[in-house]
Amino acid sequence: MSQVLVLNGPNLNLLGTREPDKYGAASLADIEASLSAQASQLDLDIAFFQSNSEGALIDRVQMAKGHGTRIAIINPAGYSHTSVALRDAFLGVDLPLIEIHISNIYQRESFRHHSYFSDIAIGTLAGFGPAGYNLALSAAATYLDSERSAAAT
Ligand code: CA2
Repeated sequence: MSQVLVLNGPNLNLLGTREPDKYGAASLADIEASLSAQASQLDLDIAFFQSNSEGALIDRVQMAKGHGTRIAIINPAGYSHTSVALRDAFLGVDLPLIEIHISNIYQRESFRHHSYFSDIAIGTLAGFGPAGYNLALSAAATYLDSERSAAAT
């Protein structure tokens, strides 16, 4: 069981190979290694999943909740702007999420300004580059702490 699941959508497997001006120089493996180190400092279990397929991401969200995952950090990539089905999966299993975008989607084309995840997310980070994933994990730790405190009262 992993308390935190980090999901990455289509084409993010290409990070570090092209478009460093938009998405930075770090590969997805670099980002995941940095998150693993941060998670162990925070004493959190973490798991990672990237897919170019909408159905595979939906299956992973459904499975996560059943296996005790308590929060997801997701960069839905292009599916941010299109996927009612992936949004429905989070609502369907009631899995809290933090949304992250490497680039500032609000400074880009207007079709990127709407995300199907922002209004159901605890919060959204956009424009901090790959470091946004670390900021999201720190926010997830704060959320899990406050949940734990609420359960204890
Ligand atoms: O800024 C982000 O993180 C995005 O979610 C990235 C998506 C884009 O569709 C969203 O509007 C904003 C695109 C991911 C593509 O990733 C690539 C990485 C390297 C090379 C080519 C694509």
